[in-house]
Amino acid sequence: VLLYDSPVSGNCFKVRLLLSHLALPYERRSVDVVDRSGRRELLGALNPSLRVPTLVLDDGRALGESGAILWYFGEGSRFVPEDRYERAQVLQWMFFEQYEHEPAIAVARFWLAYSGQPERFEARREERTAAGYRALDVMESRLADREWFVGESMTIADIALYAYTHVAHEGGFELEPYGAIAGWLARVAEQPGHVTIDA
Ligand SMILES: N[C@@H](CCC(=O)N[C@@H](CS)C(=O)NCC(=O)O)C(=O)O
Repeated sequence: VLLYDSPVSGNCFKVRLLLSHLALPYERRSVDVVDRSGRRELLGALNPSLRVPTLVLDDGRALGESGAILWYFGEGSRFVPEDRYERAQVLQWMFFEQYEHEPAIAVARFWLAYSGQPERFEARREERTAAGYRALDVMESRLADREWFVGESMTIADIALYAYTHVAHEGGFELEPYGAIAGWLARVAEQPGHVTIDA
């Protein structure tokens, strides 16, 4: 398979992390997430949202959205539960990640650390920062008495949420008060097969 990828993107890292755990080989093609010129020519036929990650299967079929790609590879593996309620809970936390977490934490991080013009976004960053802390509060309370977001082992919900939480400091977030999140971040990174975002 071929992965259109960005080395700094947490959304792409989710896919790379799962593929590493599953020991599945893939080819990586890097896309610049700041300079968007040529994006339509590159991804137009593959992913209508013109974003990465975009996956191309060996038979040419394409798939966009990090969560959909995680589900595609996760199905049938130890990273997606078999129980119907737990499967829905995995989706619960993946949808939470996409609606409450990523638009706040990933966007604040991009503006501050990767846009090349952080001052342009300074005024708007405050609101995203507040929203990001609300998402971290939700995670902290979920993890207060459990090791993983769903069930008794790591699932693709943990992978989805790990991607931008572990680099939230690059977006100006202080994670010191979040003890349960810190323990969980360490647990994810200790799993055999783990890779770092810059690997
Ligand atoms: N909801 C999408 C978001 C994808 C996304 O925002 N990708 C960014 C990189 S993290 C991107 O392609 N940015 C460049 C662009 O929009 O042109 C997902 O989870 O895959």
